[in-house]
This record gives sequence, structure tokens and C-alpha cells, in this order.
Amino acid sequence: MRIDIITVLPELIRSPFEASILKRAQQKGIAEVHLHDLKAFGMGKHKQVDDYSFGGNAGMVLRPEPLFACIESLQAERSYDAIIYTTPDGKRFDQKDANQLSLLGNVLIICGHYKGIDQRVRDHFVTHEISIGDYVLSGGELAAAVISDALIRLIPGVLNDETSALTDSFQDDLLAPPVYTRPAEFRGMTVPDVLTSGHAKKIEEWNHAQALARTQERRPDLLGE
Ligand code: 6GU
Repeated sequence: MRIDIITVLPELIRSPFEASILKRAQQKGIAEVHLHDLKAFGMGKHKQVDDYSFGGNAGMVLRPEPLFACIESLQAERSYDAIIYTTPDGKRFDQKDANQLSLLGNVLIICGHYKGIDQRVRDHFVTHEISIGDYVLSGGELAAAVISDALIRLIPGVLNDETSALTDSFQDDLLAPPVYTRPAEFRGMTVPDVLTSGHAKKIEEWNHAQALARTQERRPDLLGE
């Protein structure tokens, strides 16, 4: 998978791609992430990328010319299976979206900023408008990093058996059960006996019951209630 990200603040999201799982995925050649500074396509000697919105709504909007120029220069190199725009008024991102998008080859993410981007860019290019939750961020960059992480970790070969995505919360519409590691007793607090019993079937049943109870308690909406 290749992810291209268009942003006015590339420095804001460089580091997540330079550590841990996302770094290793790129080193293994399984994923590539490329950041593109929109200011390189800015207008005039000040490389302007934004302007006041028509109609008087306070706040700056990214102008169409730099975005069209940037997107078209990327499209000249490859075609995109999805062009995502990160925006709080988009569809709320969930694990099903991540699973589907993780199967794609070339993904372009346009980071919203200020009051957003000119609607003509959305109408002309964007295939997916995505929000990562019901709260407002200063810009779409952190959302783009979140989405990229969620996609890349699902690509076969990125995670090993111990970190397998198959046991993630949400993969079966259940939250993950509690987990324990050594020592079996710490400051008088013990690990549930079943987990140290070596009885695989009983452990699986316990995990499922715990996952169900936790989901019931915290996220009954996932159980359709
Ligand atoms: Cl994608 N962008 C911004 N600016 N805020 C958000 C968001 C995106 N998702 C939730 N809040």
C-alpha cells in the first residue's frame, strides 16, 4: 500500500511514521507513506494556500488552485483507489472502514485545515470524507495519522502473531478482554486461575465471556442494544 498525504503542516505528522510498527512496515517494503507540503504549490511569492471564505463565515479556507495543482501532479504519477478528505463533518471512521481501505493499493489523504477546503476540491476529487470522532481537532493531520495507522497495521506481514490484528477490539464487534502478564502474583493481586491453568478451551471461554461482559458494560451499542 502507498499512502500520499497532502498537508500544510508535514512536520506535525512526520514522527508517527518514523517509529515502531509504521516504521517497520515501511522498512519491510509493505507500506510507503509520502508527505506532500501544500505550500510548495502555494500562490505568489508568499506561497499563499488559504483565503477568506465567501459569505462572511469567519475563518480561512484552503484555496482550490494549490490543491488542484498538487493533486493533479500526484495523479500524473499514479491513479488513486481512494481520495480521502479528513473533516469533522465526514463519516465517522470505524474498524469496518479500516478493513476495507486496508485492501487498497494507492490512497491519497487530503488534510483539512482552518475552516476546511474549498468545496470544489471535494466535489471534483474526494471519494471518502472521514471524521475520526465527534470532537474537533485543529487540523486533519492527526486524523490522517490515525487513519494511516489503522490501515497499515492490517496489511498482511505488518504485524506478527503476538500482535495479530485478529484479536483486536472491534474485529468481532466485541471489546478485547483483560490481559495479564508475569508475575502471577503482584502486591497480593493475582491473575485469574484459569489463565495459568494451561486449559486452552477454558481460557478461550473465559476470554469470550470477559469480552462480552466488558462490551455489555461499556459499549452496549456494539451488541445492537
Ligand atoms: Cl478528520 N478533522 C478535524 N479537524 N477534526 C476532527 C476530525 C477530522 N475528526 C474528528 N475531529
